[in-house]
Amino acid sequence: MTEKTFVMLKPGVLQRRIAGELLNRFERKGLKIVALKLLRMNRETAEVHYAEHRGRDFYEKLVEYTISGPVIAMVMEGEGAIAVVRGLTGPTNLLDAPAGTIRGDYAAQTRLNIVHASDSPGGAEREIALFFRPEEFFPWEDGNRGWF
Ligand code: FUP
Repeated sequence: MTEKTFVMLKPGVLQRRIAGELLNRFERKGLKIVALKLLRMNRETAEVHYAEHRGRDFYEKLVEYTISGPVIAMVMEGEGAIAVVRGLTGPTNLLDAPAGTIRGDYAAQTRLNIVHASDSPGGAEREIALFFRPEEFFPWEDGNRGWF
C-alpha cells in the first residue's frame, strides 16, 4: 500500500555536510519526495513533536538538540514507506543500529541520532500535519522510463 511518511534530518546532518548523502539513500531506494523544506524549529514545535517523551531524563537535551540549528523536513511516499524508511534509518538505540543504516553509520549517541522518521500511520499523519500545509505538497507521477 502506498504510504506517506515524515522524515526529518536533524541539525547534525547539516553540521556534518551529509544531507546529500542521506537524501541519496532514500532516493536510490526509490522513495518519492513529495514535500521538502529547510527550517529551524522553535521550542514549542519541538515540544509538540516530542510530547510523548516529556518527563524522560533525555527530554530537555533532545529538545535542545532539535532546535540547535536548521533541519530538513520531508514527506516521502512509497509502498510501505513508513517501514521502508525506518529500515533505512535503523533502530533508535545506537547499540542496535547495524552498519549500513543511517543511525548505524553516523550516530555515536542515541540522543544525537541525526534522523527522525514516523513509526506508524497515526504518527505520520500527525507529524506531516505539524510541519506541512496542504499547498506545500507537490505530488508527481513517475515517467514511463521503467526506472523500477
Ligand atoms: P525514534 O522514533 O526512533 O526517533 O525514537 P523515539 O521516538 O523513541 O525517540 C526520539 C528521540 O529521543 C531519539 F531520536 C533520541 C531520543 N532518545 C534518547 O535520547 N534516549 C532514549 O533512550 C530514547 C530516545
